[in-house]
Amino acid sequence: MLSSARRFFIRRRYLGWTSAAGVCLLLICIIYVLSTGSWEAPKLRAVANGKYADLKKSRYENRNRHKQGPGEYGAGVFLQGEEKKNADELAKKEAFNIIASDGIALDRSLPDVRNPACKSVEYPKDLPTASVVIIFHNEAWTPLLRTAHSVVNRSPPQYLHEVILLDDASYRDRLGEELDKYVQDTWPDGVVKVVRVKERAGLIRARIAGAKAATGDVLIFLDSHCEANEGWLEPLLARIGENSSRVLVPGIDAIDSETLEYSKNGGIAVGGFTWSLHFTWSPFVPTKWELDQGFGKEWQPLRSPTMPGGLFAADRKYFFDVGAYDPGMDVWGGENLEISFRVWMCGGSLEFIPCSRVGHIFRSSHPYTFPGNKDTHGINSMRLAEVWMDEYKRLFYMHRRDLLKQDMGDISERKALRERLKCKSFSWYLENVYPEKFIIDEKVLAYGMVRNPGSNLCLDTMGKDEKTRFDIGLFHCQNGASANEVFSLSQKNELRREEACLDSVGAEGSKVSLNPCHGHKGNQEWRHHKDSGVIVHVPSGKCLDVSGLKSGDSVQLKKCNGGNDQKWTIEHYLDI
Ligand code: UD2
Ligand code: MN
Repeated sequence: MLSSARRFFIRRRYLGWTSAAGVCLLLICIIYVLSTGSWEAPKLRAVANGKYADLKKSRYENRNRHKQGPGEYGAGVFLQGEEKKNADELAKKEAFNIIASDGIALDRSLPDVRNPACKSVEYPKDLPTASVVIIFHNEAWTPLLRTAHSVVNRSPPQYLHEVILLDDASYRDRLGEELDKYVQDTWPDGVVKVVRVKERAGLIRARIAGAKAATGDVLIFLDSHCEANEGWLEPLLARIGENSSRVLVPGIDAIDSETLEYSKNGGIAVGGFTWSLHFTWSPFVPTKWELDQGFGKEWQPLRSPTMPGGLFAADRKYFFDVGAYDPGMDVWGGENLEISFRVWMCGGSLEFIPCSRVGHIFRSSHPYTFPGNKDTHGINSMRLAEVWMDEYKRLFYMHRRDLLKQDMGDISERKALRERLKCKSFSWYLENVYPEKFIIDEKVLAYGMVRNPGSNLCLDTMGKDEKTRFDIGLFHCQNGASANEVFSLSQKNELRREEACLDSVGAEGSKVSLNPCHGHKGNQEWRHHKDSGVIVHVPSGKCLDVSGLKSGDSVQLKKCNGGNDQKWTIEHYLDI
């Protein structure tokens, strides 16, 4: 038996050694943590005591920790040689650089691109909670998981109710059991869930399924190749917390499809649409009322006529009350304009929230199939035109005559929804929400085919992309069968298309180009005299002329001579 004094001595000595070893161990740990940047201890502790509060907190608090590696701080990754060749080959299928993406950490750091004014906004503490719904079909592994990591890491844990990865019947390797396992291992607190639909639903029905599975106060939808940035969540939740009929779109930054570089989208633009029912960006022109209300500065909410579609937040109850989505829409397209028109017409509002920033990889094509090879954008748009656009659907069909033969399915339930919600008319929407929208055949002097009767040649865009500059062509008149030949003579004396105007420097014999309309007359001012038939370019005094030209050539500008080659008729005259 040891005397108590000796026992005491041994214990002291023993304790001395163990604490020294402990200190060493701790130092080694700290050096390890600092050198690798990994911080696993809170996770282990959290799992051990069965609670996850520490895990959530540490994920959020460590979101901006300094790391080194490709793509950190949102930088681009530039491949070379063999690797670049492989990446280019794979990009044909994926429509983005998968090799660059695979080389970047799933929880990479990003530059905080918010306007400085956003950083000092104080949001209420009792915000509603969010269910983030990320739908995907055969998405590549790293963009999908980077989306989930960015959401979990950059959302204050008390507001993030859940992240739902809604698998729209993917069959790509890794997206089955391996994904389930990854999710369980990475987020043992269950904040991320995988929900699967049995059959390919298409993105519209997939979002409905995701929304039905969600239980948080606010739904936030994201595409499966996004990165949520610093402070993205609070501005969305705060504004919906104030008024649940607001549908909100974060500022969408670009993640380059080639290098994965994250860059801020700096412009102040809102959503518009074309009459062929494609989404467009349109410059934000605040009215005095809007400026007085605090709209129209870079960090303040902007009221927008439409949304691009993929990234938005809505109160969960409101989303269903206002009709969720049209479940008759297939695969891709049209749902973004449908929900935009519907929300405005049925008493809600749509806003862009520039203080909330989320990046999205814009891909030039779709890395998935369209079952049945259908033009789903066209048919979905037809459903929306029939239900929501009243007599303005004529302008859609003007561009999409081909669809008149197509079967769009049953729309009676959507019409009943519009009745039930007592929604306003589409002309109310145009007048009140989107007054700057150019209506081809209203409030214009004339519209339709611009024909030279002698040659039966018509002005024609030749199907070229009207976002680019090109010379206006001449083509056999199609007698109303081609949208390429529909022009308007506006009240500002522009000879124009929806967004682009005939423009000329006025040189003798020069061609005439189609440029974005600037609304300031100048080189875009034309006068048409119905009786003499001339179309005069006002600044140069020259006339549109077809002499010596044939179908397929570009129209020219020549000294006015009163000849038949300079006579034109416009199909419909309204007020001339
Ligand atoms: C844009 C929208 C997109 C959607 C679409 C119009 C943005 C940034 N993106 O096209 O969200 O509104 O316009 O319909 O505004 N997906 C499925 N099942 C399918 C097909 C797609 O789950 O059958 C998923 C896909 O994995 C992705 C999302 O739907 O997460 C959107 O598809 P996309 O990224 O190909 O569409 P995008 O960005 O070209
Ligand atoms: Mn997308």
